[in-house]
Amino acid sequence: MPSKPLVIVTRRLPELVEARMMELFNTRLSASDSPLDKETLIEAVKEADILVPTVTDKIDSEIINQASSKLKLIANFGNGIDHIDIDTALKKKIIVTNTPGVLTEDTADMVMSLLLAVPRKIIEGEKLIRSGSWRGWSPTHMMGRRIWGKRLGIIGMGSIGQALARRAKGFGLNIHYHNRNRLPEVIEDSLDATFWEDLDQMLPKMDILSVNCPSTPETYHLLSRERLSNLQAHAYIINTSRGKVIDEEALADLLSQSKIAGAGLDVFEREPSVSKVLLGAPNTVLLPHMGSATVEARIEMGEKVIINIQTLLNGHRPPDRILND
Ligand code: 8YV
Repeated sequence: MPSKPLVIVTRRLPELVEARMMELFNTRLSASDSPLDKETLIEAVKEADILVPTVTDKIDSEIINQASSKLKLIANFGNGIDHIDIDTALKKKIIVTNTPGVLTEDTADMVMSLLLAVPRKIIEGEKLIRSGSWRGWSPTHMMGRRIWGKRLGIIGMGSIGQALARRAKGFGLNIHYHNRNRLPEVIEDSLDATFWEDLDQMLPKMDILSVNCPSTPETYHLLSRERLSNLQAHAYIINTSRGKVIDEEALADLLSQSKIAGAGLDVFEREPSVSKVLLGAPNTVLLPHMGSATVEARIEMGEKVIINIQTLLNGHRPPDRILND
């Protein structure tokens, strides 16, 4: 590896991060901040020693297989790595890293924002005021649903799921969760969390669901049409993880038929496109994948990317490398 490796960054990062990367490495920044197309990504992996992609770059086997032997590290700017073919990268001895930990609290805040916004009709109320058609207070106007005392089912109890549980407990929600592995008893106790080994048993009992598991082949459409149909009609769904975990078309249908009470979605199956049915669905708050969009998180994500690169250059194994399950 050259002492100043060529680092290709696919999107614009916070200025502070870009400046530091320019000082430390031979960094090629993105000029346009638009997602790179396949050909440009292939050119990048042929040239770079290190690639810094984001969730908007689909780095599949076709791209990785064309990488030159110079490419040693894909240092993803972000936590989720479902857009990168990890198996192929590891087979080619390319290390892949992500940025865990630094976006946990901000993403959990975003879940809480949606969890409050949907049942309490926050966006509807705001739109009404701005439309100029508010006629004043009325006892039966803008009635939402109480969240205190309701059952929250968290699907995926990793660090974000747990950060959400801590917040939700303070809002009087009863915490339930489904996860590949049960949490240690001491954590369960501190969160008053009930573990459901069988997702199908948990779903019909929940008032609010939050998706916090990663997108993997196993979690693809985990919330399938059949499972969504088993929710109570007053249930709300929040998704800040990845769109692919939910069958989006089925969710849109069920929302339109009032078989699910509402949804708060920060992620979608085919970003940036959002299905028309979903756009027209009632009681639905849709956000443009902004769960971790705080200045603090973006800078710390950049710092993690830099640490992962620098550690490799120093001859050590980067701290946030992805190992195969
Ligand atoms: C990031 C995310 O903003 O980290 C993740 O997995 O989904 C987002 O919050 C995005 O991935 C940046 O690449």
